[in-house]
Amino acid sequence: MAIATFGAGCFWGVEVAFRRMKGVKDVAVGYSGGAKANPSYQDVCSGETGHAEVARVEYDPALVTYWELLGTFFSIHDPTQVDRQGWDVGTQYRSVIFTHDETQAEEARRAKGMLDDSKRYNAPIATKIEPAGDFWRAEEYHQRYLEKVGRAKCH
Ligand code: MHO
Repeated sequence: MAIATFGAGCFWGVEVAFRRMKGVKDVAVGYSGGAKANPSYQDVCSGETGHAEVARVEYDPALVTYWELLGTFFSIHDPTQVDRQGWDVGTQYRSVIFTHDETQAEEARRAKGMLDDSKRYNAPIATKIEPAGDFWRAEEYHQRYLEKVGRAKCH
């Protein structure tokens, strides 16, 4: 199994999108990219921890490629928005790929470059690509949240 970590706005919907993919074994939502150890949702909402809401995707590379995960990532949010995603405003909603090895980093940079070159958007792709650090699993009620409350999406 391999791990991929993505921040694309409110993590409830990001989890659902990746769970739908074949080859994805499990998804956990949590916080990454900031300094505070073991942060709470409240902490992260304050915008002061530096953490992003992320989905941590466990996948079987024999069944789904990292490239395909990148395709889903870029299709489920607007990667030109800076430190927000739709109504959700704050650095915790930034577009970010946390890479787990150099191959992932290379592919992420290539995918971002291709999207920029495609001119699909009228603004530059703002997605940040950074080496993965600590992942802090979010509170249990955030895991599979939309399924639990019977909602299709974040808003
Ligand atoms: N605006 C969303 C954000 C939730 S997400 C887990 C809400 O509170 O419904 O950040």
